[in-house]
Amino acid sequence: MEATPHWRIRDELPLTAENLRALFDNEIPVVRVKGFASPADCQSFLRGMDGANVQRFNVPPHPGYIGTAQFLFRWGHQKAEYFTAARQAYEDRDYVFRRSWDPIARVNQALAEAAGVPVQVAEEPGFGRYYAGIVRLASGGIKRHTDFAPFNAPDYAIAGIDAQLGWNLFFETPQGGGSTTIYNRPWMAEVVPGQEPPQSYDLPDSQVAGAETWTYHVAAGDLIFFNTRNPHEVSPGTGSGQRLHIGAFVGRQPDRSMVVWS
Ligand SMILES: O=C(O)CCC(=O)C(=O)O
Ligand SMILES: [Fe+2]
Repeated sequence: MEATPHWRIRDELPLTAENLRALFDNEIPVVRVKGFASPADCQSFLRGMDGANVQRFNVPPHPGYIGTAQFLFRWGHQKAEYFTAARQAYEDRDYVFRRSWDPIARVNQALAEAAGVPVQVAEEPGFGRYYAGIVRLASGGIKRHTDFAPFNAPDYAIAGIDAQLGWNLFFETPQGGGSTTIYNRPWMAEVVPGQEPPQSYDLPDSQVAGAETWTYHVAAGDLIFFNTRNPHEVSPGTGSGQRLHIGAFVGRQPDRSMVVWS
């Protein structure tokens, strides 16, 4: 990979097989499906969340979430702990899905139709399925970080992917702010077996200095994909309205099929 790559097209493109490939290969910054969820779908999901088990991340600014994130178990946990937590997380998630609808199924189907390859929730041999579909309330923003399983989760099956996207589907957005900036500087790190995975959260300015950037602005109902190996950050929301969305990662396997987790 070049030291300072540049996107071939600086734009947000629709969901097609070619645009997904270009996003996996970091040739474009964003794929966006406008109005993937209707206003009624967004309302239904928000109502479905009444009474749901919302937790808080233990890093500032402490975004709220429903479900779990594999990232929380990247170090200092037995694998079995994550897959046990995943079962509880599915109960919390399905409480909302049962009362509304299933965005994971709808997005997986859209991905499979667009790309013409199988799309499945990731599985760990001997442990079971990963958790997919984290709901986040991140009105305070999210600090600069990268998400790339080969470096974040080297001991897990998802480390076998060769490129990673993240998608987020927005149900409610703040009046202002809450925009996501992506730095075109694919994360490079050395993974040393048995050693803590390299720092991937709260990355310093020096790591992105001189990189090309793209900022996407969020709108309720929009489904937005980007390459999460690039450092990215979310600005705090302003004015009324929460920043509320569900998201998952999509890994490309060497055989070009896709696996999904959160
Ligand atoms: O909320 C967003 O726009 C991006 C969140 C994020 O960090 C991710 O999906 O990996
Ligand atoms: Fe991220």
